Amino acid sequence: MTRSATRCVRHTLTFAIAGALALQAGATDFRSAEGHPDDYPTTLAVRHMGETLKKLTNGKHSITVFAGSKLGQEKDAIEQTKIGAIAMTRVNVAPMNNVCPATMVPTMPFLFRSTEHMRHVLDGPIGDEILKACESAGFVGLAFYDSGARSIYTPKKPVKTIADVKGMKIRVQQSDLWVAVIEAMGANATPMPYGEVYTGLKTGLIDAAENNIPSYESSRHYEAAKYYSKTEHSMAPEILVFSKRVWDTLTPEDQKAIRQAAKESVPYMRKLWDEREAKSLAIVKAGGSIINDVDKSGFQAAMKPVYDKFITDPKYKDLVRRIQETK
Ligand code: GTR
Repeated sequence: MTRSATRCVRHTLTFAIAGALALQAGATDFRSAEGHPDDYPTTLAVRHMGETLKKLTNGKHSITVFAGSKLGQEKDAIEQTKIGAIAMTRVNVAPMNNVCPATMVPTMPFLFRSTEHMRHVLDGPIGDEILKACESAGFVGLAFYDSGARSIYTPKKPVKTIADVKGMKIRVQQSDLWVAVIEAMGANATPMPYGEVYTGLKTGLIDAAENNIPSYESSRHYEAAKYYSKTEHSMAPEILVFSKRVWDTLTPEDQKAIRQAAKESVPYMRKLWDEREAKSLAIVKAGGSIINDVDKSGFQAAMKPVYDKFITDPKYKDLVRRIQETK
């Protein structure tokens, strides 16, 4: 054996032993998937959670966030998390709709009346029930994060009433519910991953997309679609989920620490979110975006059949009613 080959074997052995020791101690650096860039509030919030977790477990556990879709687009990240190849992922609730139907509830159009209403509901028992409901699908729901209100943006002309979206090809997240929402508006829904929307707008493959202001800014979609029309049709939040497969290998103390660290990251995220909304709004305006108010009444009225079709399970009907009744 050459000297470098010997060194290589020695290194491999050292790593194997180090790995075995780490396993013995049960220490883990959990990988977390993230579609947004490094400076986005969700990325920073999960990093913050990692620091809290490290403190709570005396350095035993940590989290590495792979921002910018390094571990795949949301749908893939969800699948990888389900099988345990990734420990955690932060995604929007929409791409979870088909795998964990309870997440359709907070996705529903015009359900939350304001940021305060949404935060209040998700902080309480209703939020916990929805998080818990994902467990049978293979996900331990840890927390919800803000995602503001979603509105339609297009390169061509502002949307002022529902008549303006008729026949428009609008990109949606990969969720059957979202396809129905857009079709109920009289538009054509085109489901596609987030990472393809910019090119879709630039090439005319789609006529419009919809998102909150920080995403519209950080993805640079505002450069491709300057009319941002405040339909504010959904306040679907972000969700942080842990792989049930990985979870079941952890001790109850570790599980408790993970839950606590996640919950503690929520107020931190909200502060960043509020700041980012203001900052992103200024950036898109300076970049030439034109923002307009919308007559929402037609959009609201058009959503009745979507509720009738998707909120049929008595459990979900009850959740929707309780959310509407929450002050
Ligand atoms: C954003 C959300 C992302 C992603 C994106 C999308 O608001 O934060 O997780 O779901 O929307 O439209 O695909």
